[in-house]
Amino acid sequence: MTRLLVTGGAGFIGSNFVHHVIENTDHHVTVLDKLTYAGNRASLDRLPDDRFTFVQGDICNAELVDGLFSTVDAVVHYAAESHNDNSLDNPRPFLDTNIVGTYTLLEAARHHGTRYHHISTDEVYGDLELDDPQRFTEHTPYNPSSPYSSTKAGSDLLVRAWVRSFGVQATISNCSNNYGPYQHVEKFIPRQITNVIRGIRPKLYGAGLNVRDWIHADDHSSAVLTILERGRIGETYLIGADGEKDNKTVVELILRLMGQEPDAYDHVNDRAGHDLRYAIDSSKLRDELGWMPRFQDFEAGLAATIDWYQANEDWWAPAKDATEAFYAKKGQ
Ligand code: NAD
Ligand code: TDX
Repeated sequence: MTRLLVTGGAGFIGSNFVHHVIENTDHHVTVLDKLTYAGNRASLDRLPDDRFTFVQGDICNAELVDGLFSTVDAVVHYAAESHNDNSLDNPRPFLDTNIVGTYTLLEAARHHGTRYHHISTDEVYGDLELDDPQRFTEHTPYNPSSPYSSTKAGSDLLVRAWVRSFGVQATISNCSNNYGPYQHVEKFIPRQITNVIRGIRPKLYGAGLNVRDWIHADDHSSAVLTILERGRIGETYLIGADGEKDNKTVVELILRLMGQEPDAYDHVNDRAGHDLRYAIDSSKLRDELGWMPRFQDFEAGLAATIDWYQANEDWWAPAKDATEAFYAKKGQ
């Protein structure tokens, strides 16, 4: 049995990963999570006591981190400040958690010789034109646009330096936009679903022509496990499921699946510096490690996600009003 430390395991993708690991392996999981506004302990309810431990704490706390590294075989690092709109409002926590937090974990990995997998985003590559035939690959130069994506890019570069300079046993993955259960209502898809449930019209930034490359969070989890088990040390793998859709199409699909008129949404102020298009070429991961996504039907995955938000209002309702008040101040 492998003992895993999962940082940020009470967040959206981290909690999906913890459920995936408990269901598909015999590993033991320790979650280290600060429970910021984005973390939710309830996302980890009903996990077996003999397979799962929860520790509330900050990844910037070197003493705490060092102690935890001495008890595990491998670390998967999800914890981050993750929302672009928040990073435009107040960048500071992004520097602390994404840069200093990653540095703190890398130092512990160096001292303990711990296998370390770093979770990152396709946003480090900047954006593409709508008609660009190229997609992002592991060779695309870094060109981040926002405070969020620049701190993620900085954290990736720290990992590369710690591999080369100190021999840290690390891999990196950069994934496209995730959807699925347990995603905070600040993010695009859950915001629109919960708006419709509440009788609020969905809000589309600008013209809604921006393209995101959607992948189900469970497919992200299976890719990360694959890289953890078979990835080559020092390598970066891009994770994506060929799911490019523009935002307008996604909002119209949510409305149709929820029995509303497809044009029952509002155009609101655009995001500053809004990236136009992300698109991932995940050939390296597929060809080298044999990974394949399981959720190939976006409409079916989205319908299941809508069902989850309809059935789990207790989980998301406490954050909804404050989130909408934040957006209202910005005309979004
Ligand atoms: P999230 O905001 O839902 O969750 C982040 C979690 O980290 C929360 O539980 C929070 O409490 C915890 N956290 C924040 N600061 C912490 C700190 N200092 N110490 C300990 N815990 C802390 O984020 P998410 O969407 O699940 O993203 C997880 C990771 O995946 C991030 O690294 C993000 O960059 C990456 N990623 C996200 C997406 C996406 O579509 N959401 C896509 C690609 C990569
Ligand atoms: O209300 C909205 N209306 C809208 O049109 C919101 C919240 C968003 N949008 C647009 C902005 C983006 O083009 O939808 C798209 C998706 O927005 P977000 O959910 O905020 O995601 P994005 O900015 O693309 O970043 C996400 O994917 C990459 C995650 O939040 C990041 O953590 C990850 O790195």
